[in-house]
Parts: sequence; C-alpha cells; structure tokens
Amino acid sequence: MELAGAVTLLVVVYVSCLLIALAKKKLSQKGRLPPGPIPLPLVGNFLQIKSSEILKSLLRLHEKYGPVFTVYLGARPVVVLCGHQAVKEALIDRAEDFSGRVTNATLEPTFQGYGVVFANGVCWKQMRRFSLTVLRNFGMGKKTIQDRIEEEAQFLLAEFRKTKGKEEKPIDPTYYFSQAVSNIICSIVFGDRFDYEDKDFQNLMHMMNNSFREMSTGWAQFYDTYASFLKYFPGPHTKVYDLLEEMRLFIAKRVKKNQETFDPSLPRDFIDCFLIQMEKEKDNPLSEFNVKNLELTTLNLFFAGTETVSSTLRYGFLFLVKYPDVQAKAHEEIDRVIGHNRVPNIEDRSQMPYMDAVIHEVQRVSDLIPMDLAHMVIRDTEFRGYLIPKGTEIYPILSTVLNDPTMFKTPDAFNPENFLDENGRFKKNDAFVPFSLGKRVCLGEALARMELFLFFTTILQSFRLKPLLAPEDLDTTPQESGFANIPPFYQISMIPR
Ligand code: D2G
Repeated sequence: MELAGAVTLLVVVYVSCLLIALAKKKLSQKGRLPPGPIPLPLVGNFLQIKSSEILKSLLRLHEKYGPVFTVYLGARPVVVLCGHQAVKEALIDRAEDFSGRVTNATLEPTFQGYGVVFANGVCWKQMRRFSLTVLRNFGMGKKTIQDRIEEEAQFLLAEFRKTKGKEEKPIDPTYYFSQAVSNIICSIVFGDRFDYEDKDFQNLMHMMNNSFREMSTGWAQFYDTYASFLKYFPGPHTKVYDLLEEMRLFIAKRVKKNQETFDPSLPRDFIDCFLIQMEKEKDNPLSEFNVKNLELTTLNLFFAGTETVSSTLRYGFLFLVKYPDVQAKAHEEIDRVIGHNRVPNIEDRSQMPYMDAVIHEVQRVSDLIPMDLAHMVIRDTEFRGYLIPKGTEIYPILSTVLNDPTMFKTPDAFNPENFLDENGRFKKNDAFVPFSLGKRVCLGEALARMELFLFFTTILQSFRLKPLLAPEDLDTTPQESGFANIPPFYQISMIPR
C-alpha cells in the first residue's frame, strides 16, 4: 500500500500548509488587499476560477464581490478592477502608482523586460518616449501617413475586385485585412510596404495571426496561471515563443540590412532612427538603446500595429453583415458626404457621425483586449481603503468598462446609437476604453483610429458586403477568448457598388 501511504502523506502536508497559510493570513497586518474568495495554498482560487476561462470566472466574482476584489491565480494575488469608475480611479486618478506592467508566462521568455509593451521603469520610459516621437515624425496622426493609408486602401480594393469572377466568390477576409493593415506599420518600421504576394510577408502574417490566437486559448490561460509548475514540463506552451522568435529573427535580419546601407543623415525608418539613437548614446551607461531593445520594440510595434487593427476590421465586417440596416445607413452617409468621385480622407470624419459611431461601436463590442494587458502597482498603494503591496498584479477588466450598464444605452447589444445623441450627432463616452487608459494607453491609438476610419470608409464606398449565411445565423461569439477576443471565422462576398 505504498501509494496509499504517499497519498496520505501528501494530504497531511497539504492540510498543514493550508492551516499555516490561514494562520499567517490572520496574523499579518499587511493583508489589506481587497476582499475576495478564500484561496488555497499553491492553487489559489482554483475552486472559483476556471483557469481556461478566466474572464468568465472574474465576471461571476464581480457580481458577488463588487468592483474591486482580489483573486489568487495559482499562488499570485491579482487585484481585479471592474466598471468605469474603479478602473478610472486607478489608471487615471492614480496613474503613476498603477503604471507598472507584468508579462504573462507565455510572453516572458520572448520579452524578458525588453521592448516597450512589456517593459517597466527606465527602459519603458525611454522606449515609449522614443517610439512615440518616431511614429509622429513618420506621420502618425498627420497627412503623410494618411496618404500612405489611402494608397494602401486602394491596393486592398484592387485585391477585393479580383475576387469577382462570373459569380461572387465568398472570401475569408482575414489575410486581406492583415496584409493591408500591416503594410502601414511596415512602412514606418521597415521603410517600405510588402507586396501581397511576398512569401516572407505572407508567412509573417500567418505567424502573427496564429500567435495571437494561441495567446488567447484556454490552454494559454491555464499555463499562465500555473506556469510556476508547468514550465518544467514539455507542452504546447512554447508555440507562441517559437512564433515570436521567428518574427524576431526576421526583424534582426532587417536590422542587419539597414546597418549595411545606413546613412545617418537620412533615416528611412524606425530601425534607422533607433540605430542613430544607439550611436548617440553609446557612451551613456544608463542608455537602454541596445540591439535587444531595438529588436523587441520593433516586434511590439509590428505586432500590435498589425493584429489589433486587422482583428477589429474583421470583427467590424462581421457586424456589418449581421446588421444590414447598419451597413445600409453607413452606405447612405458615405454617398451623401463623400460620393463616388474621390477617396475618403480623415477630415470627412467630422461630417460623418454615423460612420464614427459605427467604428466606436465595433471597437466597443469586439472588446479586443478584454482584460487589458496586466498592470502592476509600482509602489505600495493605498486604494479605496485597501493597501496593495508594491509589485501586485492589477487586472483592469476593460470589458466591464466597455459594457458598463451605467455608461451605455444598450451595453449588451451592437447598436451605433450608443455613440449618437437624439439629433444624430456623435456623442463621446468616457467608458470607451478599447485602447486602455492612463500612462499605459496604447501608443498607436492615433494611427489605429486613422486606419480604422479610412479602411472602413474606403471599402464601404466601393463594396456592399454580403454574408454567406442569413444574418440571424451568423454567430459573433469569439473563436477564442483570453488575452484577446479572436473573431470567429466567416466568409463574405464583396459586391461592387
Ligand atoms: C503584442 C503582442 C506581442 C508582442 N507585442 C505586442 C500585443 C498584442 C496586443 C497588444 O500588444 C495591444 N497593444 C498594446
């Protein structure tokens, strides 16, 4: 009965741990974290949180514990923030305290604190400042990048036109969108767009799409919860690492190529600008401008600049075919304001409240990054009478802000009226936070918003989208929901108008 003996021993040890942990908690005066379900040692709130469906479980706990509560994912305490008020109080009113970042176990082996999105402290500050400056110098939010987007949108229209044979051929729009969108950030970071037939480019798009989906599976969430044991075992958790590593190698090759043809007086792209900065700061021991940060910051911009906007377009077109009256109203506004004799430009947006509302509603309902990227408090932080120790993970559940019933007319339904007033004018809403908020707000927001308006409007000006199924049979449930909400697979026909 050796097995029975071992099991008994294990149970005894575990129960002792449990008792010690409970006793410690009673004694400790530092335990002023917000309330939450009682955790077990090592496995935390295993009983309350289905680790492959973290968001769903947190939403259930939100009903019971209110807007601010603590859960234990494995052994790590995480403070969860729900609803517009609590998230704003933390990320805006206490912006500095809540400005830290933690990576998850899936992404840590790639980034190791380098780059911009998953970095902290001095590295984050230097990379963020620099990235913003360079993006702006290359036209983010300005005419130069608008022209680039308009040009790319025309290339995309040409691809869509090719899909019309004798009959309308239904297509999966995924890679049409990712290639067109990616070419904008590629023009900035690599100095040029790629041909849609380019095999390397197609391969990069597949890797990006696959890794974004892999990051969001139930398994990835399970792994991120229990990585402290699981990392010692082989398993599918290296898939994302392998994909990102291949993308990093691609970037490293581009860096080499840039170095070989480099002219410091004529920077062609983000990589050149970074190389110039490295040279400028080569004698500064505190400089974060090194090759590792070059590669990983570029990877951040390339990834975030491709997959987010392209997934949003993909979700958007699904809503437009599911709600044909919305598509019809958007068409009507485009015809009235722009007509058919010129391409849309960003100034049109102020005359197009309906289109603006549709895009906001698409972003609200697609809820692309439902739990934000995880934050961390960078010092001991008093918040709503609790004391959150330095380094504690914070999950601002953006999903609960975007669906906040106190902030939207119809939080649970796709309805552009959520962003329109009685007179049909565009109505801003503070709970519109798909780019997050505070010090970690998306640094590409201006670029993303320009892309969304120009791509949506330009495509709708030339095409009517027709679904393969009846609107009521179209399911908008995400294919995966974790790190991101990944839109479901669907096909549409692009009918010239
Ligand atoms: C991302 C994923 C992997 C590497 N770099 C960036 C990523 C995905 C979604 C976002 O970033 C959100 N924008 C910050």
